[in-house]
Parts: sequence; C-alpha cells; structure tokens
Amino acid sequence: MNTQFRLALILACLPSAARAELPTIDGVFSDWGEQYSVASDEQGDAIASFDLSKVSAVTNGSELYVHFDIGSEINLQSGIESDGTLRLEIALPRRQELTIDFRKRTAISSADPNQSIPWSELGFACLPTFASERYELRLDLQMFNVQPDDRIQLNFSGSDQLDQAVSIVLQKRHPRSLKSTFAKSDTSNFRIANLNTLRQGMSNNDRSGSIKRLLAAAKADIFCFQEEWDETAFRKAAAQIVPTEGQVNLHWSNGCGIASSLPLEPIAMELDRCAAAIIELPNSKPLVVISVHLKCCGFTGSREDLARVQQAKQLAAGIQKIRNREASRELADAGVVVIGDYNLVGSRKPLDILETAGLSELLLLGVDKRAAFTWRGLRKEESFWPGRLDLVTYDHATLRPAGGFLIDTSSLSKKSLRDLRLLAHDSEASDHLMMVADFHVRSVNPSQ
Ligand SMILES: [Ca+2]
Ligand SMILES: [Ca+2]
Repeated sequence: MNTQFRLALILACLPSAARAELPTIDGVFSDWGEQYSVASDEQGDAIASFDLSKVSAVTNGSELYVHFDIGSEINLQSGIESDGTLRLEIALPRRQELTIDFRKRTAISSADPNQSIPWSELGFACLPTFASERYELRLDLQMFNVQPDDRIQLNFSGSDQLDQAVSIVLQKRHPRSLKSTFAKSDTSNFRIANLNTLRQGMSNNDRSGSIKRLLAAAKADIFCFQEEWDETAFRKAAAQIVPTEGQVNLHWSNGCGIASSLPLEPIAMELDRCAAAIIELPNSKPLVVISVHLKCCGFTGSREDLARVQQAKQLAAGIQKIRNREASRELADAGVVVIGDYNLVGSRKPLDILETAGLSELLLLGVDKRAAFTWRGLRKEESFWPGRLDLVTYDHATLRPAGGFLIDTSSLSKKSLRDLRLLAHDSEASDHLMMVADFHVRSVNPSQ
C-alpha cells in the first residue's frame, strides 16, 4: 500500500450499480447524487492549485467512476507549472497500485513504473475537457484482474490529499444494452454529421474506405469536415465517398468543408478557419451551416485560448451579420448550426460567447450512452486522455434538437456493425469521432 495513504480507512458503503444508473462521463454532474459521496476534505488546505473538497465514487464490476472538485476553474490536463499536479492513487488487491497523474498525464502501475499505461487500455475518460471546478472520470481496472467483492482504496496526492483513504468494495457488473439503429426519430427532421478527418483522411488510400462507410452509416443530409487542407483533393474525394442520390454540392474554405445533395450557397465569414453556407432544406427553408475548426491547444488563459475566444467573437458577429443581411431578408429567421472541431481544451468562454449569441449546445453521447468524448489519441503513447473537442451548437429559437449520437465503431456489437455495414476499425480512420445530430425546424409562428 502506498506510504502516502493514511492507516485509517473509511469503509465507504457505496451504492450498487443495480440500484442506480451509473454516471455518464459527459462533463455534466447532475448524475452524481449524494448517495455516491465517499469523502469530504477541508477547503484551503492545498499546497498548490488543486484543492479537493468533495469526492464521490461508484463501481460497476471492474469499472471505477470518480467525481471530484478542485476548488478553482482550471484545466485538469494542462496549465502553468505553479499549479502543481494532482494524482489519483488507487491501491489494488495483491499489493498492486495505479497512479493517475493528471498534469503529467500518465497512468503508472507499480508493476511497471517506467511506462505509462495507454489510456485506451484503461478505458479512461475524464470530462469536461475545458477548465472546470469539477470533473468526472471512468477507468477500467480489468487489467489488474480485480473481481467483484475485491476491496480497493482511493486517495489523492500532490496538491491535495484526503485525510483518510476511501475503501471501496467492487460491485457486480451490470452490462448496458447497446443501441443498434441510427435511424431518425422523424423523417421530416434534417440530419447533420461532422468528422475531422485527420490530415485529409478523405483522400488517404488507407482511410478513405472507412470514412466512406462511416458517411454512409450516418445517413446525414449535410456532412461537415475539418482538416481537409487541399481543396482539389477534398472535392475529388467528396465526389467519390459522400453518399448522395444525385449531385453532391460542395463548399470548401481553409481546411473546412461542407457536402450535401441539398442546394447549397456559400457565404463569406470573417473567421479564417471555417466554411459557411446556406442550405436549402426540403421544405425550402434556409439553414445556415458553419463548419468550424477553432485554434488548437493551450489551456485556460493561454494565448491559444485567447485566440479561440477571439474566433468565437468573430463567429458570433458573423452570424449576426448574416441575419442582418439586407439582400437575404429571409435569413433573419434561418436556422443556424455551428458544427466542428472547437478544440475546447482551455476555457469554456468560446462556448459561452456563442450561447450569448442565441446558440445552444447539443450534448452528444456515444451510442452506448456512456461518454461524450469525441477525440482520442490513436498512438498508444499519446499523453492526452480522450476529450470532448468537437461540438455542435444550434439556434434554439429556430431549431429543436431531435436526437443525435457519436459513432465509435469499436463500441458497436457485431450485429450492429453488420446491420450498419461498418467494420470495427472504421472509427480509427481519424482521431476524432463522427458526430451525428438531428434537428426539427421550428415553425416561425410559435402557436403552430
Ligand atoms: Ca455526468
Ligand atoms: Ca482540500
């Protein structure tokens, strides 16, 4: 047992997964009721920036879910050095120990202290990716051969620690059923899908086949793309792999693309990395679609974060300008969807700005409804854990969300893969997952 653990243990009586829904790793914390609370800690006692005050936990077989707060709104995975770090320490049966160091972004087993365990091998997910006072995470201890009724101990170290380690008995596993259909709830809704294709995946010989199958399975009316850096290659590839019944209409600008068999009119935006177009929906109503790729990297307050904030302001101003455009008065009431790679790894401010401009976020989960991350590193040595980089926001005055999901073929059953004509490795064509979102166009007259 780690020497940093105190001798005294709290024998926490944890709720069984059979009696309550397991938390969803989506960065929303309403699923963490008081029954999950396992420890409290004094506020103001931290030696650096992470100051724990409340910890919750629940298990499902070998899966461990933890929720904790850190006392200030900073990113867990990245920040200034003086923040220090926070480590989650898990003491396991047979004297095994697992340490998650959040700022070093490592998962170290005592059996092999020189090598970080790939996040994929731990089924690790932790959200939100933007700076927050609270976080929730999930990891799977299967590789440590834990069994139901095994006892494990949790504590933290680094910036703060609990007075006493928390003792947890692993509960029996309750499997969740998987959704096997991607069908729209109502055929009159429109569907939009998005994929950051990772360095021009659409025209990459090794990956375009997978992307073609993903696009076909999504059955979207409008497809948006990012990281398609070459316009000629994008147009050529899109004509071959975007599923359409007739002609495919395309718009491309600075790595961002839009493809649809619906009529499409490109529009100019001041934001440098986006593609915007007016799509004519089957009911002849106009829809403004903006495929965006905001600035990458950084943390809250970093220059990259400030650049994203600036880009969000440009987007909000651009949307207002489109609505005010005198030549197209009908656009004042047009639906607006901003979809793509927001790279929201610093502050939440870019999203706050779009919300102030009348847009709302649609939270999408994987088809197994367990997590909302949209990106995961494909390399085993990737230090960043899965995060939520891709988002869809919509004008809530004109559009009503009508469902949506993330496609990760690695989480689909064999039957689902067969039904959807997908292969288990298809989502590995990119480090981003495909987002699919359905919307209903609200009537202009609210009484209808
Ligand atoms: Ca949650
Ligand atoms: Ca504390």
